[in-house]
Amino acid sequence: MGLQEKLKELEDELARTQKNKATEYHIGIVKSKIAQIRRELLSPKKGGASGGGFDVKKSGDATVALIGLPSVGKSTLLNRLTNAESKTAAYAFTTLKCIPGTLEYNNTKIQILDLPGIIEGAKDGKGRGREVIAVARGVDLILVMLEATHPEQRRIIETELYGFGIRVNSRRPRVNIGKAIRGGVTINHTVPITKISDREIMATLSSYSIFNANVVLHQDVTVDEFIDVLEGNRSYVPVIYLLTKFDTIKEKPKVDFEYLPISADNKESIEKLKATIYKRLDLISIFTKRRGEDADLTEPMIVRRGISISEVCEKLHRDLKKDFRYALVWGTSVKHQPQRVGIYHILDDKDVVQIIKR
Ligand SMILES: Nc1nc2c(ncn2[C@@H]2O[C@H](COP(=O)(O)OP(=O)(O)OP(=O)(O)O)[C@@H](O)[C@H]2O)c(=O)[nH]1
Ligand SMILES: [Mg+2]
Repeated sequence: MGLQEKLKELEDELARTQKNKATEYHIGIVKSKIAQIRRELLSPKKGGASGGGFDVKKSGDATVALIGLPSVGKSTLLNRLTNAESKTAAYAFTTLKCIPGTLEYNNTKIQILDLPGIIEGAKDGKGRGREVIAVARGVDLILVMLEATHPEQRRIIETELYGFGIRVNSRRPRVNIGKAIRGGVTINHTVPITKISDREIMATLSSYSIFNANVVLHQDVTVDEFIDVLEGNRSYVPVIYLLTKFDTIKEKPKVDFEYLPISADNKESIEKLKATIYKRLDLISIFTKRRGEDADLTEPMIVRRGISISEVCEKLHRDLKKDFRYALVWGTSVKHQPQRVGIYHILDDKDVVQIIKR
């Protein structure tokens, strides 16, 4: 039996099985097996997830991908947001490879990637779906584009992204699984746990051939999230939902998620989107300063919020961390101006940093 058939069989079995105390162990095992087969199906040697016009080099301060079904208006939007010219047309699959453009906003260069439309089954190899979703895994933000007349397209897109290991608008679960050599499995938690039982944890661990481990849950997680931790290669990406061609509908669609309305020819909707992209990327500016010189306040370094001195060193120079003694920081992240800080200090927007070397 091929992997695809095996996957289908397991998914059917999962759909048939009602969850209760008697079946939860079994369900844990089936879900783990599904995750393992998915990983095997997606491994690059089995068909590849790059090449063929999809190896676009990242540039700028952050990268955003346009994801949606064919003909929802992705290329039209790229052309409105950036200087790029991506072919647009009224038929499906106009775009066949990854087309980059640059959006300049608030002194920031944001790379936007236009991609071919994806369809149901994309993650399993339909169309260029795998290549498209592989690109989406590595970006800082995804714009999920749905036609205003068909907001239900959201389900299809999310199923495809999910099947490829992308977790939208969520964070890596705070669960530690420390493998041990002996002693069996111990399970502890620092918060009340309701979504997963000890039996389910044992079932999934055994599917991964883990028989000795110290598990600590710092968060109430589902079996699926627990498997995500075991798989380890999930990609947690923020998403903004857009309802496109808003000019073609008369009444606001009734949906249970937040979205931005977009009409390609409505400048206001495009400007609102630019501001939302910028805000959602959560970028900050910091300034570096050399000893005895003033900081150059015209040349900020654009970084994501939450960045530490350590990561700033990495960005500045390969060897800087090795020679690092301490840093002086001016700005809102410190009490005294300047203040001496260590390598794990977290910076704020508009901070000025001077690195002192050994
Ligand atoms: N009315 C209206 N039509 C739009 C809008 N945006 C795009 N279109 C039209 O929709 C059609 C498809 O647009 P594209 O930008 O090529 O769509 P796409 O998502 O890039 O399509 P693929 O590359 O095939 O996946 C074109 O005829 C566009 O002119 C919009 O805001 N309003
Ligand atoms: Mg296109």
